[in-house]
Amino acid sequence: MKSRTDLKDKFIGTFIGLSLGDALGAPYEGGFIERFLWKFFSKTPTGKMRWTDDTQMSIDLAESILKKNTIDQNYLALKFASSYKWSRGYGPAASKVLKSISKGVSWKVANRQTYKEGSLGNGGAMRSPILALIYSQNHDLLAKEITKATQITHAHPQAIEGAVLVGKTVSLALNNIDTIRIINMVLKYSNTEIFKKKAELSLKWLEDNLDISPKEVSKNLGNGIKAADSCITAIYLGLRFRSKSFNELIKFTRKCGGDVDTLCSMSGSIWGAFNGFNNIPKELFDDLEDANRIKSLACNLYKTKIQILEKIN
Ligand code: R7I
Ligand code: MG
Ligand code: MG
Repeated sequence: MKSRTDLKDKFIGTFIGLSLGDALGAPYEGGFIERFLWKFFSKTPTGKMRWTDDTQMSIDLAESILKKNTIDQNYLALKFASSYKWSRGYGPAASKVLKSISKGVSWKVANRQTYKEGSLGNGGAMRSPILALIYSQNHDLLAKEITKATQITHAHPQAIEGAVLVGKTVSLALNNIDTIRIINMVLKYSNTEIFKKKAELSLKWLEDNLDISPKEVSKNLGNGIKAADSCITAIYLGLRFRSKSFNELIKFTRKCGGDVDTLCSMSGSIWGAFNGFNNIPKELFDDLEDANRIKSLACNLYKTKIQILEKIN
């Protein structure tokens, strides 16, 4: 692997890692029916690998930050809603929220229409790496902004907890923090028992450098659509494969089954934050839908970040 990775390269790596993970994982998501259906949507008209809601909502979030310089929840809610297309494979509750917002319902009402406490799906976590790019210098602010961006569609505390943990991991990866220190911090930041237990197990596996099989990973950490069944899994995978190749990460994660696009997307962004764009295979980038648009968004986020850092210093 190429060794030198500067911050700009890590920004691109995080966003491209997220989108590529999504597109490479999507054909392996769910059961027979989901996989069969995806065959009809898996390519763009020009033959590129198509991504799903995970990337669409991350693009929406990035464009919204670049436009507003902050998280403007009302603006972001409308942006999410206007990008909605059922063929991107949004979760059922998320689809309802976005359709309601399009009809003029406030996001504060729409996000509790299906579940009283709000959705506990991983739809907030899958876009939180974008916020890590902008707010990695301040962990409290990062958690606050992730909460704001998540609750528009996912008000449940578990969805927010998962999103904060994924975002914090990306932020620590951008700063090249040691693996064991990262997983210890994830454990420290976990609030609920379900996240804590999974973080504890990941710590043990990583400390002992164990060669856990995909089946065992899914059984113990989860591979489902709920934040509590996928966020720690993706964090563990991103950390375990940080010194291996991007292809090895994707190959292993595909075998974990379940919500594969989101597991590959979240772990892919963590991997990209560690290793940068330079270490992502060029042929995969060339084969990705809107690859240059995503790269250019990452470059613009980097410019915004530099301006923020200059203001602080
Ligand atoms: O979280 P969300 O946006 O889904 C994202 C996933 C990702 O894997 C995407 O790639 C896409 O494939 O979908 O979607 P939601 O619809 O908000 O939540 C996903 C599912 O979690 C729901 O359809 C429910 O099955 C479940 N769920 C809940 N079940 C019980 N009680 C979410 N919240 C609850 C709940 O409170
Ligand atoms: Mg998806
Ligand atoms: Mg998914």
